[in-house]
Amino acid sequence: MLTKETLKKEIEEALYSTAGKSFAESDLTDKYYALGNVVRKHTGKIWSETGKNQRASKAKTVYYFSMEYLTGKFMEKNLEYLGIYEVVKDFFEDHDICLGDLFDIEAEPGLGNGGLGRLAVAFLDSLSSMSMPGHGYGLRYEKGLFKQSIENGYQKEEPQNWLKEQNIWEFKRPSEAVEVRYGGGIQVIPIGKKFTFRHVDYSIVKAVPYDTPFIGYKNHNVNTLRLWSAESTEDLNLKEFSKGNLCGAFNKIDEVKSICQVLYPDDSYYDGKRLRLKQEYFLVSAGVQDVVRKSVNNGIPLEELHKYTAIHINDTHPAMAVPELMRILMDEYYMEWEQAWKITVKTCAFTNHTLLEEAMEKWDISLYRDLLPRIWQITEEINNRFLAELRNVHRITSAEAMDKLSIIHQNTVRMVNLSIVGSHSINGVAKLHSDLLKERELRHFYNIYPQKFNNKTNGIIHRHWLLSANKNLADLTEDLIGPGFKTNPIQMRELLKHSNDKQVLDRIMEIKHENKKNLSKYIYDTTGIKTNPHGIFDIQAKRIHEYKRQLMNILHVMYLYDKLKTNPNMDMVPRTFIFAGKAAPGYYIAKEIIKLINTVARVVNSDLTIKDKLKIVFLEDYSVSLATKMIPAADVSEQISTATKEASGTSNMKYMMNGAITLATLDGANIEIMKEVGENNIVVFGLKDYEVYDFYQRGNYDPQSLYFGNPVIKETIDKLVNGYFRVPYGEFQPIYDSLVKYGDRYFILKDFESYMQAQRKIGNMYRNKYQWAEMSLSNTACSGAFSSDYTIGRYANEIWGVKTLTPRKD
Ligand code: CBF
Repeated sequence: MLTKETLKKEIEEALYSTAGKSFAESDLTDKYYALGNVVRKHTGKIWSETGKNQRASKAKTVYYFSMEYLTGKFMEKNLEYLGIYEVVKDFFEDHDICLGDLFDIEAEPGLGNGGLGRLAVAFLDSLSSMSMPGHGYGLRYEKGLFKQSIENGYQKEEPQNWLKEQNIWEFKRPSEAVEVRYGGGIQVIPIGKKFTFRHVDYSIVKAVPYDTPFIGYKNHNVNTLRLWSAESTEDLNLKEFSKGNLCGAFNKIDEVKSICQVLYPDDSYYDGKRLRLKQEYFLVSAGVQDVVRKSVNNGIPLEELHKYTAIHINDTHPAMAVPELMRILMDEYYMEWEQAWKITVKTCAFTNHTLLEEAMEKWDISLYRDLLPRIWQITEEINNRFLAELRNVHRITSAEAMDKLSIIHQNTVRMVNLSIVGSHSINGVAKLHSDLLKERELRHFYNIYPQKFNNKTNGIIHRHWLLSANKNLADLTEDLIGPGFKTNPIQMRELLKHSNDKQVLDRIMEIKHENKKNLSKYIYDTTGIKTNPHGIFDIQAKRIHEYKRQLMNILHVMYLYDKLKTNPNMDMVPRTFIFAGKAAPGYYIAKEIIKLINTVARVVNSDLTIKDKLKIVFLEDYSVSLATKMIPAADVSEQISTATKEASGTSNMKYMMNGAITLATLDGANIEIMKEVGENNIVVFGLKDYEVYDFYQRGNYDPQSLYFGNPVIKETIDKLVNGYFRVPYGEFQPIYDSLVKYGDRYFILKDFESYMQAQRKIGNMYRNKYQWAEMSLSNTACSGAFSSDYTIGRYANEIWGVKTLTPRKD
């Protein structure tokens, strides 16, 4: 039990050892590191005990392979989860130090692009909090997702240097480094009637693990996120150095270091770069070698690996786990193909996160073969045997079906196909998405392997998004229904009993108002824009992408502005439209959309004639920390992707939990949100999935007829190009063209009318305070179902066969 007195002693000791200073001499940064050391110490013992317990029990363990982990900062969370937040807060308050100032010192690791990486972290959080043996493997990118700033309305990118200062949470483990091999060739060595393969002339990169403890929520359990870093096995090239060729002397080292230099800043577009393939294999090879080594060291027979171990392939990026496990079992442990294959398929499981065609990974064969010759050989053999199975077992004769199913196709290796063939489970991330996989995108696979397909709707960390991000709402919930919801969030439904209690509804509105005031202050401090917390805060914060339709949102704002200009006395609830999100640096239209939002914002926010009824804000450098400030302050959550395009979405769940009303298309998990909360507590609009498919199939969508036939649409769209916003000629022509000339791929014009109606409905509903508060309460109450604890429960039960392990204190 940590008391203020013992904490004082521990912090003082830590200060002497980390900063060589007394408490009085130390500054805030020194204190942050000292506190971090105290947390490390308290975590370390539980961590070691968890490891011993997991090894001793030989309980089945899942290893989650992901190229991205969007962790957010750790200090606040670690204090909460260890159950020492209050005592630490009291201690620092006694010294007039606000904990928030200490938390601000921590650099946020941006090791992910968005939903996929945040989901991976939610899963690690739930695994640990549910005392399940489950660990993450990823890469320790030196530079995370770029830092975004807005200059003159344009996005500017700078490297995100999160490791510039010491990272207090990681533990380097050089003794557990492994070798990853690239290039070279393969020799076939006959042994009697059989033969084996020897990889020769390869170059070696050392993969060094850095472990971050993932603390469970007050349950004496700590799992591990292991991030690999690339190091050269050679020192500098002395020959070149002594010849005076200083650059040449460092070449090899620099080439190796480049592997973990930077996270690829796009999760929705595959661009076939050699470095990316190197990164993916680096993760897979280091991780799978580690899994096998740990298993062997723990006395697990490799013939039964799948009974003790699950490998999860998070999207296709780590798909080479399949041939890599085959390689290790066959080449290093001399297993026969058939046996190795059975074990591999039973061990591996795969999640698909997108239907976007442009995101599908297809590696050029020559690149794949040159960089990874043995992995290529194994992949080719997997494909040959799979094609034979299609002919002989599944009796497939159609060339079209064979074409769709083949892993190797038109000089490329299709990573989705490899993942499906090599895994025993394939899941989508929301019901609609999983259904579309089965019925459309992967139906050829579903036809032959129906038993492999299943759905696992995504989830979020309620401990973060409610208990920590919105403490007042969590406290109110506890006052009303007791603390049980903290560990069993489905109990939040009991809040519904208070739907008609005006006192409760008043409190809900007060809490939201407080949160909006806090966000208003942040907006003012960072942008100088004054916003009105009495009006509606309508938020769309996520990656900028055409399918997410930030463009439709800002076009509607342009329309509202026009109405206000014509009638400044128009009776409307004041509205603030808040945007945040990064565009991939190479995604031209997405960057133009950012420029458009900022351009409209500049004009509208400085127009005194509209009497502050409309404000537009773009907050730069969206991150987990910024989301934590924004989401509790939202009245309206914009989840307006073109139906079929957003696999699930997870921010939709976070806003719901914080009592925002979702303005939604029937896409991804929005549909399940609607089912949970009821149709009266969400506002839906737009084309349905089958209508979108129908248009694509028939090719009969004609945006021009909407443009020319609907004066509101035409007048709004024309403002992009008619000089209204005083930008250089042609600035927004590409946006205009994407809608009017190039077919409006994301049906913005088609959905515009119903989106405007939905927005009108929102405005009217907000006027009735108690109706709105009741809707808000219902959203919070019904959001517990989306806790990642339940999602992980389903993965554990239905895919991995992993169970809760009672934590043991030695
Ligand atoms: O499943 C998690 C998320 O993954 C994505 O972000 C992705 O990167 N493919 C999807 O776009 C989201 O819909 C999904 O929620």
